[in-house]
Amino acid sequence: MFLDTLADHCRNQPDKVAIQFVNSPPITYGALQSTVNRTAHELLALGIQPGDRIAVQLPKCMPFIYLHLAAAQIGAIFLPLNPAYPMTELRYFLADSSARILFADRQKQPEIDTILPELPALESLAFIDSADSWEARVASRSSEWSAPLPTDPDQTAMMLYTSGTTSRPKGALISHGNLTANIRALHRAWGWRDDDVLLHVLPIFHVHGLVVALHGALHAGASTFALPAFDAAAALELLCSRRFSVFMGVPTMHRRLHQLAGGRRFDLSHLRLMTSGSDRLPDDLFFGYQKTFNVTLLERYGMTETGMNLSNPLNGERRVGSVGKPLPGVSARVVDPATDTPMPDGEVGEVQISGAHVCMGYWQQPQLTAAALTADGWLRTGDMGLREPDGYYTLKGRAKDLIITGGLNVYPPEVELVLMEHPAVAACAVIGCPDEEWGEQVLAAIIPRGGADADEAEICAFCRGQLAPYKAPRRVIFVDELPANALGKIQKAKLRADICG
Ligand code: MLC
Repeated sequence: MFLDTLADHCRNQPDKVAIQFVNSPPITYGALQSTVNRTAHELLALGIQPGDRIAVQLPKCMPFIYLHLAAAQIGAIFLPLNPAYPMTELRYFLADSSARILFADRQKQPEIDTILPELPALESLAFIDSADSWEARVASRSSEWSAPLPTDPDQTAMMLYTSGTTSRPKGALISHGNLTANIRALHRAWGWRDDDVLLHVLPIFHVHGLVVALHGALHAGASTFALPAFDAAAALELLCSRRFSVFMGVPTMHRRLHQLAGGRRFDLSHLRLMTSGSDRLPDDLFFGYQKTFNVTLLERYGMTETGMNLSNPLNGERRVGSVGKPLPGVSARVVDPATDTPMPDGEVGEVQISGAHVCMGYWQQPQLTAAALTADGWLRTGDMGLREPDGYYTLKGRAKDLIITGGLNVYPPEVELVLMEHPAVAACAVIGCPDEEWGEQVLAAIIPRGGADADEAEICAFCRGQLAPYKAPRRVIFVDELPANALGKIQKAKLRADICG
């Protein structure tokens, strides 16, 4: 399991730097293990049992990482939450998961107090000021751990919420076996090494930043240098410093780095691996990176429910516009989504995935879990694509109604539900308009309610009160009607063509 490998590194190279946050002292593997062990004892003292959900809504910081690893160590389920979620969303996640405890930023305490009466399952709250305060809190606990680490590959390690086209967000259950399968596959494919140094700029409440990047480095016994948030200028300076060998980003980050270069050339070819994922890498950025940075970005494809599925090769052709081939241990196929029948190479269908990395389903949602899988156990990704005769896959859009903005998924129905609560909205449709920096921007087309005062800024602010900022529409346009088919279903493709061009 992934914890065993980490324990080996902590034992064998205790003095090596595991993680360092900018402007903070380095944390060695030995110190990491000690504080994780202390944190695990603290969780047990708080009454946390195997299988309990531990919700964590913290900025990117060491206590988040300690809690994640300690939760896995005691067999509890780690539930990371975006710090940008407003209280309405936080309340939903805590209630749906029946989380037993929430770790949150001290600054959020007054707001969180207001939702507590609606959360009977939440027994404890812990507010954290800083990494130092966490270390002080657990200092009296033992730094040793003698109990066995979880051995059941089906034991749930994490629950990651992902929105749905027809439902409220649902918690994907990621097991210890899923994490282990993922990280082993990536190590083989990307040649992770213990002398790698990762520049980590991603959020850590998602698969990309937590599993692909952080677990990747920890599993290799490598060192991670972390920025608490992405900052293009700081990242470019660090990348030029020749201290790093690995960097991972979403296309919006790569776009900002490329724009920052402003036509100047920087040779970053000393980095042995620079990856792009979470959204399609535009062709011009792929070529722009080659010209500006002397780097061929490695594009890969994954999702919350699976971690990583497909990847361009470390050695060999990194094909522009393609997400590469299945990772070791991953099976992929392209099917007719109506019948689940495999399609010939070159024809577009739904990409389906199977392997030990595919999550075990959705928390307390047996129907949604069943619907996500075919009769013979393949995961329906909802992404359309084709397989070329030489085995490379290319994605060609989405079967589901989904917007990806800055590497984050936004499900229009979730935004439409909020919009419909606004008194000035009679009907609405939310779409993604193409955008150079963000990939797509969220736009709402609204039919105003007769007589009501409709105001773009006010409607955007209304949504921000109830949704994380990245989900809220950036633009609102008012229309007299929305294009619908004979059954009354809004034709989003036509709307997109009419509005976004
Ligand atoms: C921030 N904003 C966004 C946004 N991120 N709006 C739309 N989409 C986003 N993704 C808002 C802010 O709230 C702010 O609004 C405004 O945009 C500008 O903020 P910023 O400071 O310029 O943005 P920044 O904080 O720098 O964030 C941009 C970003 C961030 C690209 C660094 O979005 C990010 O870290 N994205 C990575 C997401 C990720 O890790 N995805 C992986 C998912 S896992 P205002 O109006 O308040 O100013 C997955 C599986 C897989 O998908 O395969 O990897």
